Amino acid sequence: MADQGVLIGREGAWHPAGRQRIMTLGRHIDEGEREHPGATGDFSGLLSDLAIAIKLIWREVSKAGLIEIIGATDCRNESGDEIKKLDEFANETIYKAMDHGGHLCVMASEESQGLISIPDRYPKGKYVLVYDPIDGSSNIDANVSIGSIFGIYRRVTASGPGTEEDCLQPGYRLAAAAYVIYGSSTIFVYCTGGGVHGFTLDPSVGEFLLSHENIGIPKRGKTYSVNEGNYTRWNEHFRRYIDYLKAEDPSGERPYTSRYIGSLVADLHRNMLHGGIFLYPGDATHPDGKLRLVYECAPLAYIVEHAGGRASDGRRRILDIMPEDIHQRTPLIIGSEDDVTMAEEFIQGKGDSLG
Ligand code: P6P
Repeated sequence: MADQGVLIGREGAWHPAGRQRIMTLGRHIDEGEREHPGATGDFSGLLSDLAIAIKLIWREVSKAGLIEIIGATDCRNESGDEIKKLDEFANETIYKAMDHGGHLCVMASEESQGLISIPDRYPKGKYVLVYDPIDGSSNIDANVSIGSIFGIYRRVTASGPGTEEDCLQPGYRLAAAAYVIYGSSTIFVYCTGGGVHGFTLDPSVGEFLLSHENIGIPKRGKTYSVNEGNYTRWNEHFRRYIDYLKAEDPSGERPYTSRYIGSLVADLHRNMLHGGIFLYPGDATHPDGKLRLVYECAPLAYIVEHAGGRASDGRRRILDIMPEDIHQRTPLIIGSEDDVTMAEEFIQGKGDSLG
């Protein structure tokens, strides 16, 4: 009888297939629910509905080059960004997959100016979904990896349709967060308060299979991700930090290298696996930076912190920031704990002894 971990092939024992048990996202969600005795299945149902929406978005992303879905609509979103057709498709797909399950009381999206209400004909649930349906959409026609970002809160209002109060919660109140990277493969990474787990879509069976169990971000990395085209707009402290990263150390080695994809989820995912830091600071023209707190930075900060990393605006922990507007921006410094800590020291003017 073959050892459980080894398959016997014609030439003898095969190497165990990565020793990764075959676990679908659906089964992982169900097992997570069983760890919470009081669970009603509501949360699991929400995550399962979300997984369906993501597969439908993947299907369009994977053939975006073949059908008339690349290109732009003639609209702009709340951020003023041009809405690409795929943004619109993804936004609608998530809405249609999530609005009738009875799990949500309200939604908020980068692609929708105001709150997204649950239609009167559908039951209202106890959760709130905030999301960026397609992040990095300017990369779509260049076939560069793009992503989706999700945050799930418990509602704070008692009942009925959800309100802005339900959406404007600090990130430390998140019940779960997830991101999807549509790249050479499509990976769904999520956390419900315990570990951070990644699932890779197997298109041949249409299932997300566990591929990255308990992701832990290295304490320090060798990569920094920032748009150095903004160098002249940065303040002196931030410039000194980037100059420090680019300098050679006394042994003539350069401890850091630059990697910038220009797609937040793709840059972040690389740093999650290999360590590193992503930075989008405020500058002279955009004091709050470019990225959105509620549906981009807070969910990603939740995931990175649960993977052992750190996320701040340079001074405050991202998860402690109390949102005042759905679409408000925040500077974002996120990644390996030691790298983010060092960046904060420079940003706060304490890095002079280092730089
Ligand atoms: P910049 C994409 O438009 C995005 O929102 C993020 O995905 C990405 O990290 C950032 O903007 C890139 O912005 O100003 O460097 O092009």
